Amino acid sequence: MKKLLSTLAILAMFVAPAFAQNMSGGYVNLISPTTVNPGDTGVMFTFYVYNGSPDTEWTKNVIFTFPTCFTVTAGSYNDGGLGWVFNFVAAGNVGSFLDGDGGWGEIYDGDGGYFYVTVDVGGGCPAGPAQVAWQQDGDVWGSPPHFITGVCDFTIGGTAVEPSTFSSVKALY
Ligand SMILES: [Ca+2]
Ligand SMILES: [Ca+2]
Repeated sequence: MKKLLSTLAILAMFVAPAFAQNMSGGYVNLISPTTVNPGDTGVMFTFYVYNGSPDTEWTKNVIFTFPTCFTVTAGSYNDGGLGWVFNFVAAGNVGSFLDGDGGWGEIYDGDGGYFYVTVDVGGGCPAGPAQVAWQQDGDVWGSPPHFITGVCDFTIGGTAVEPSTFSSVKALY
């Protein structure tokens, strides 16, 4: 199937040489939560992951990197019946969904679904704006780049969240 599609893509190249071929167009949206608090445990982050590759490159791995004060404890996904096979690996503040059946990637171009990553929020996490960095690795089909990255914003609650004058910040110490 992929070879047939590839042949069509090559034909398309002759017609339109500027046709982009890479993993661009993919994205990850954080659905929830918008705020966590230091010391929270078992917080499940829900993401929507979409593969927007224009050249039939399929997403092989999906990697989420939380702030270093977080600990990833579990991960799962809902492919809506598409039949993905990912193995989940937690390593400190990083949660990785890795292609579980070899061969080409799992999320076809034009497909998306939900990923769930459960974390413990360290009691020492600093309050304020925070980000989850994400990466989708493609299966190295066609032209590079074979990955796409981005960040999702959320907030760590607690004290000293709002912009403060220097004196008020200093007063905390
Ligand atoms: Ca490609
Ligand atoms: Ca695979």
